[in-house]
Amino acid sequence: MKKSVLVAGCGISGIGAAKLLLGAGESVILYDGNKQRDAEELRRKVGTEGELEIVLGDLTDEVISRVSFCVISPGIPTDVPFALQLKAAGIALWSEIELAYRYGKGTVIGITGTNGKTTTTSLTGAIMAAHFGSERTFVVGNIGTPYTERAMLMKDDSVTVAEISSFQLETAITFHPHVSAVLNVTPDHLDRHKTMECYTQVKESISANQTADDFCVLNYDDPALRAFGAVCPAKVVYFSSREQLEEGFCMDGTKLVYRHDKEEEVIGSVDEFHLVGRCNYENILAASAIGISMGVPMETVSRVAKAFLAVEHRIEYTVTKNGVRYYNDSKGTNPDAAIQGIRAMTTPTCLIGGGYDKGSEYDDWVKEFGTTVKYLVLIGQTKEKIAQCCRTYGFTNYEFAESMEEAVNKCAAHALPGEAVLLSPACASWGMFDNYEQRGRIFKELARNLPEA
Ligand code: UMA
Repeated sequence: MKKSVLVAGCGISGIGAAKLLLGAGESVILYDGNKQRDAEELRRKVGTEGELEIVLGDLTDEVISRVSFCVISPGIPTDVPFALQLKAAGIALWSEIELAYRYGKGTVIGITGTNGKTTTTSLTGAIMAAHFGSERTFVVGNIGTPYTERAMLMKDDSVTVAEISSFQLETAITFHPHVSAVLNVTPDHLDRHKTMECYTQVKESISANQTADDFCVLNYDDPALRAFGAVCPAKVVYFSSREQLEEGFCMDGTKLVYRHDKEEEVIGSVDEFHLVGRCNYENILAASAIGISMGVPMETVSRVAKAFLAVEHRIEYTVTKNGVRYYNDSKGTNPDAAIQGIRAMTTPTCLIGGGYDKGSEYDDWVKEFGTTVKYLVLIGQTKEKIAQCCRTYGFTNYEFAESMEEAVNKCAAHALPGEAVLLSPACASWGMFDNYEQRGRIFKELARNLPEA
């Protein structure tokens, strides 16, 4: 009997993977651990063609005996009981990225890192679209459009810009980008990857199948990544916002430059970009390095980078109410990303923080409050842990809120004209929201609906 492909997880990755596999003539068992999922709705999302079986709740031995290989969604840890059972039975686990890569065509760019992935991926996508044409360019992955949703549309001359998370890399096997980038590695998702060493290795594995004909863009300012450059199988292109590089992409005063063969090309000066803050200059340097590695002329790279606006949920200006500016930085899902949000504020700020507990430490984030954060509202599972950390550093002007609405109202009551309200939670959204996008949109809607005095 022909075996089926098990697609584990019925989020957007699972739906994309199931559609691709059914379209390719495979029979699919779509599985989700959540018994409450509506099987009929899932069937509608996948479409009706092909042999689709839906299993919710527990996976029985009988089902497992009919599985050829498993495409696992990124949100499912690879050490949950059913995944261990599959591995013990010799059944391969592929990430959704792996599946898409095997069916996709053309040249692939893979971008990973703890922070800045989405901005760098979007900007790289814009650079590729400007040079190769938007019909040839696909921007996919962790950014929100599953790679599998687009793989079947790709042709030999396509250029795919894929944002890849550490979760997706864990079960990538043959994934081989022509240009890869590791932007930075700071503590995140340690509940899943356990140690920084494991997390860093997973990020670096984006280059595992690359050869000397490929390029790997690495952050020179990150000691682990700088060291990785010596053993990386691809040609290494460094970028740095802190050091002067003889070869590579770096900041020279207020200019972003590319130095090579004793020559210097200017990407632009910081006041020419809409993106602000050091982290964003690093994103521009990385996207430029990817662009040049792909053969795009500097003139195009520079023009597109200067025209590029901020990404939604990333220090996104939302509205001014009663003289108070509201910013949505819901993408600040870990302390390191949220520090960038605080650094971008130039006036006293009422901050909304807290959410799902990923095992992060909040010391560095709280230390960053300085004279910028004057008041903090804490939400979600981590509120007690963060409050305790605040007390350690003598910051006591915080309150708890049970909902985003309560948090926004509390900030609105505390902020004075000329000040700012910033949602930059330093935590994942789970527990209160489906994802950071939903959290950000709810914040923006609440801010926009605040009454004018
Ligand atoms: N599920 C189980 N068992 C489990 C855990 C989850 O069955 O043990 C089921 C859930 O019931 C749910 C489904 O799995 O029905 C959800 O799958 P998922 O969490 O993999 O979510 P997707 O909707 O497929 O979205 C995923 C990424 N989510 C995660 O990595 C958690 C999205 O990144 C990504 O945009 C999308 O694939 C397309 O590639 C989000 C994210 O938060 C934005 N990423 C993290 C980050 O950026 O820090 C890594």
